[in-house]
Amino acid sequence: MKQRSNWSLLFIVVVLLAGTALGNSGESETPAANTVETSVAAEEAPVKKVKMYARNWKWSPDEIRVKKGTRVIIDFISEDASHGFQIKAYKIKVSLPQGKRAQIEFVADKVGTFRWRCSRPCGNGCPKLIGRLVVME
Ligand SMILES: [Cu+2]
Repeated sequence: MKQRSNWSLLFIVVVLLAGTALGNSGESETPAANTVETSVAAEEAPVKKVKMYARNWKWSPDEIRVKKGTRVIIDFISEDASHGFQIKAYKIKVSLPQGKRAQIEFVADKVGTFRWRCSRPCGNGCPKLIGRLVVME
């Protein structure tokens, strides 16, 4: 009985190896393994989703606080005028046409406090359109 189950196990192993050999055309194994690792790492990274409004010369919210390494996704809704959103230290600049939605996504990999501002001359209140990203260790 024991002998027989060993043989069936061997048979299964051989079939699996044959399947692997047939399924792989050369070097596809290594990239596939890398892909799995990457997606696991991405799943573990915390994600912060923010819905951000620009109206009455104010961002809402006007502060985002995250831990270093967080993937930040910001959905913008620019209601009263066309604006822009810029965080120089993160090389982020996006234009926000009035009434349209825009989205940015980045990894907060630099620790510190970074000011963002409106990057489009939109009127008298433009200098007031500021906020800050706080990235903590
Ligand atoms: Cu502006």
